[in-house]
Amino acid sequence: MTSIAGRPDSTLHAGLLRDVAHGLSGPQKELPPKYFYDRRGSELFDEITRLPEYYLTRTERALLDCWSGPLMAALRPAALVELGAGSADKTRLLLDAMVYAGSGEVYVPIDVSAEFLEDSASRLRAEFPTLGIEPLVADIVDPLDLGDDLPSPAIIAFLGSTIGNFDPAGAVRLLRNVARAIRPGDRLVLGADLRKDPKIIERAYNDAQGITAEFNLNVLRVVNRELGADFDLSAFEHRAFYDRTLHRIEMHLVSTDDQLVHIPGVGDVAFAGGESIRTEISCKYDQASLAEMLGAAGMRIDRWIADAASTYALIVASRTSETSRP
Ligand code: AVJ
Repeated sequence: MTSIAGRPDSTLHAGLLRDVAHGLSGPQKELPPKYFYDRRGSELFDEITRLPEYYLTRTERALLDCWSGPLMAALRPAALVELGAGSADKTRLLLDAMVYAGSGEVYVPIDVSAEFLEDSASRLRAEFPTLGIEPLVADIVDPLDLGDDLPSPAIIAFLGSTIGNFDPAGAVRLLRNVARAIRPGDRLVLGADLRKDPKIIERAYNDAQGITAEFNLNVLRVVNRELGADFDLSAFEHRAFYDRTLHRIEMHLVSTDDQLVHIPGVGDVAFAGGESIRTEISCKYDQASLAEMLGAAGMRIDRWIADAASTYALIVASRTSETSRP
């Protein structure tokens, strides 16, 4: 079990009511994917990462297994900053390599949940006594403030292809925040899922055991519990498909019938049979699309590290000179 499964339910953002009211008012109803991850949702995601169909996590881990050592030896970072510090086992690979390189001084995990951060920080302090473990409570979509005392150079890691949950404009905004926060010698290490046979991608989001369906439906459980809504989970079905034009998976919850859902503070929300809520997009990239997004954000690709089948990539990027700090 990775520590993401220990993420406490208090992670839930105070903005849920606002996001639900706004998300369910448009022609394409939407809920932000960040609300999947209460305790149960985090456990389900943990299960997803071990499914035979879900190649993303194990491919990224295999790349980190091979490349953490050489990368840390080459970059000799004094600091590792992790955006959305999720999966502890991948963090350990990077921290081990940073310590082995002999340059590591601090690890700064960034997450919205203070409780989750303190939990994993105390474990890491015991495991890495030579590192300062300095968690930072922040939402990764907000401007990044790394302070003035972060030792140089730093690696900012953004793993798990979480970048894929943002549309290109949102991804550029996030990457620009990173570009503004880092210094010339710092590097971004980004994990990104790559474009491939759509059948392989669709299978990863439609697993045979139905875990992804459970994960998808869990967002309704969260809204029911947190807002007192009365979503009937048996009246919604999981649907995930690859959009070949936008190069992204879309996950939806499809209403099986005409129905009215009551959400206190929002009101009655009508669903027609077959109407859906889009709960997640998961964008897939190639080198050109990533170079373009990073370029728009004021960064360039220094190294492209992919597996032999080009399933998944680790991208090392740095600031282009014009990018200034805020
Ligand atoms: C954690 C956002 C990378 O998009 O693949 C897994 C979440 N959704 N199965 C992804 C997810 C459905 C995952 N990310």
